[in-house]
Amino acid sequence: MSKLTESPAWHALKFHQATIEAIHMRQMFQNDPARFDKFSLKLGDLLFDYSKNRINDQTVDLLIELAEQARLPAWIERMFGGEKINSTEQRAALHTALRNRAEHPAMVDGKDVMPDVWRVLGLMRSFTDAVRGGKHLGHTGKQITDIVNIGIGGSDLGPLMVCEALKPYARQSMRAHFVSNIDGTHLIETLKKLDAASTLFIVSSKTFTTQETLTNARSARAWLIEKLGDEQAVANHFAAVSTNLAATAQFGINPHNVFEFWDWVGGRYSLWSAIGLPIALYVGMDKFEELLDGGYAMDEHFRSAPLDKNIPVLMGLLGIWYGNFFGAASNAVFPYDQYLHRFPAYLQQLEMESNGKRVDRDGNPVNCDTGMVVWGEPGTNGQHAFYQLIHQGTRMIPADFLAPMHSQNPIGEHHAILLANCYAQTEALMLGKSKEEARAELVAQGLQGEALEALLPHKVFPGNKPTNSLLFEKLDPYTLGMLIALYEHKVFVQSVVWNINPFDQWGVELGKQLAGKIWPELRDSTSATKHDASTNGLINHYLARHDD
Ligand code: G6Q
Repeated sequence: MSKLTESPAWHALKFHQATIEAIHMRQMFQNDPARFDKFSLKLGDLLFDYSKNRINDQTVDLLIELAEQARLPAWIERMFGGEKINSTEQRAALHTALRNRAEHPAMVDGKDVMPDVWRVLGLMRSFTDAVRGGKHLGHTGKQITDIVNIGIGGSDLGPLMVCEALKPYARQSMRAHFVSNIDGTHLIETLKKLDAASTLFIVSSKTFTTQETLTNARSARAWLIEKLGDEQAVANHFAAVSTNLAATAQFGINPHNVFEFWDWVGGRYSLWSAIGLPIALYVGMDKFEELLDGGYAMDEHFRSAPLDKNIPVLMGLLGIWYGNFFGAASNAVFPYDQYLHRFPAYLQQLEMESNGKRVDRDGNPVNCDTGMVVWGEPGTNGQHAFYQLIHQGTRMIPADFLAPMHSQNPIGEHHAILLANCYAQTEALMLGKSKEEARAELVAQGLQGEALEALLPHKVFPGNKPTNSLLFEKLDPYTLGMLIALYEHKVFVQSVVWNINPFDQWGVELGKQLAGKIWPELRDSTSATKHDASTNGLINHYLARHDD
């Protein structure tokens, strides 16, 4: 038995859950007109409304006790202090240094990493300015108009999500493309749209050993040489971002176009590093630095705000409340901003890779659930698809609703209608529709007798479904930086309570090894016998169709 579920704070929360279980949020709002003021926080332009949660004052107190019992404040300082809290890889998790906009040092192994961080930011600025300013041209003298990031996982999802989110800030003449999948279709369909003479490939890989990325990069290189008819063209059309400078050199990338980052930056936390180069090329280095500024503002809040006024802390603890005490298995994220359409996919990796762990930091199996399944789509699309299950299904699915006050594309009444939908959903999820209300509605529609009674249960909505609302002025780089850092820290808070390491990813490493074993068999053998019957059968099915 792990200490967590035996702890006083855990027991108290379990006991308290029975009280809360019996109260409807509708009642909570009726009883306390100041509930919104009490359970909402502002940080700059960001409004965090957590009043539509199944909590009262005592819940918050007990959750804070749980965090204190886990020594959360000390863990926050350990992370910012560059301690090797990624214990299974013996690494610090110092992504916050990448957006440390103050003068104070950030230490790893007794060395201040900030000079390196500033140096690489300077190199990124020079390169970005040269490409965008037409000084760094293609091999035939053409201006670069298309950048193609070749990377996967943490070397893809973050920059891709940010480029999509910041599209209004991009230069009209610059396009950003992302190739991640080893499925040749991804590369081929991307290349179809491109002119090699004005295309810059960025090979992004922390390790520079990832099979998908290197295979895609080799194919892209071959395409470029074929199109431009000169191997020398690679020098102007390929850049790389990696911690493995020996491997980038071996691949033949011009050292002037290589941007370094460090092993104290986790892949899924790396968009703030040179992995953000496609972002900088797309929106310009000033905007990239505004993104860093936003991340830094959230870091300062996380580090200094009291736990009960701390947005990432409260969000993390609310997730634990539902996951561990109400049995919720998933957490939905609904951005009511089309530009955030890849935000849920990005969060999926951030949360599920970080907190998808079954043993604690000491290697003992945890005896409570850890990370939730994260999913979502932009509103209002989801409303016409899967919200039904949240409203009337049997499961509890806590959901985050994100929305800007101002649209980047104001036309007619679109934005007011969008927000009306967003607010109406959180209201309906909280209030529900009682039997009496549903009955009154049906009567008003002229129904009565058996017909009314038959339809009635289907028209009832239990409500009491928890949501967070995160409202901001506009989806600008600074705000986006705040939002990303907010979720990073939320994940960290949860990991501290569960006492798990959120910075390793052995499941990902397993995937990298497994394919490496079967691939030679698909390529070289004529029949598979070494695996289980199913896997042998699947391999043989392929071999029978590729006997050339
Ligand atoms: C992220 C994970 C994983 C990683 C990819 C790509 O935290 O470790 O998603 O980013 O496997 O790895 P490389 O950047 O080394 O190619």
